[in-house]
Amino acid sequence: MRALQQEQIDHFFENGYTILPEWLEPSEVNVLSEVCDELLAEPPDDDQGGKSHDIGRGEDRRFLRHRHRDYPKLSDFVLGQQMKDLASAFVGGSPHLFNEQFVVKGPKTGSAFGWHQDGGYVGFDHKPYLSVWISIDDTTADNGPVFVLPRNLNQDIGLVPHHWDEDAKEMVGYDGPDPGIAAIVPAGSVVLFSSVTLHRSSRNTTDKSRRAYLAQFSGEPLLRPDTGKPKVFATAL
Ligand SMILES: O=C(O)CCC(=O)C(=O)O
Repeated sequence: MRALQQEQIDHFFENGYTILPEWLEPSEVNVLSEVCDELLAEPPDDDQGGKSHDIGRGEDRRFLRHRHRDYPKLSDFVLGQQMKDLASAFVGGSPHLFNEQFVVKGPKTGSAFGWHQDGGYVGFDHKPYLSVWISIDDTTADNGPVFVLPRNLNQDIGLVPHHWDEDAKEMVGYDGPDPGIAAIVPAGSVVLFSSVTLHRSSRNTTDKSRRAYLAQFSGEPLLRPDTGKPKVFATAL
């Protein structure tokens, strides 16, 4: 039922992304939904006391990060066979969990997020990795969907220069014309994109939160060159 098709893999490498509609079982969506709501009950902590990029915007745009180890059911999901099979198809080597976070846009004022490559946040040379963006809620044109800028990964896996936008509190890697493709997907869908795929998301103007879970997998441990320690996680699947 969840067998990945070769055309979905080819689409990823030829376009920088691929969409797997309603890929998760309802029970898996429930796990993400429950953990996300428990974390939302905690006070916003935009930069985790200085440990992470300060890209949160209070209730408007919350990044609920690095908590899978506190929730065995979330660990089972993000480190389980399902994610291993998925990641193996897109990253060479042996898949490792690099990073994971919930991304929640609050109702009405939910902030946009500017064009960037996820690799633009890493800060040192690294091989491209895989971002697995999962919708916990149905995404619509109005609640802050993700947009991707197609790129042929067979031809171009370079990072573009990014600059820090102090007002928006984010790295920005592109401000040209916007032919981005919106991922309007039902809950439980997966949008896979590369760490070199430019993407953004729009504002949530609806009266409900838009919740997503983003897990990232590299083909080898992603270690800081200065310390040799994991940039975030380096957990083999
Ligand atoms: O969920 C979103 O709105 C986009 C999140 C995103 O682009 C990211 O965390 O890199």
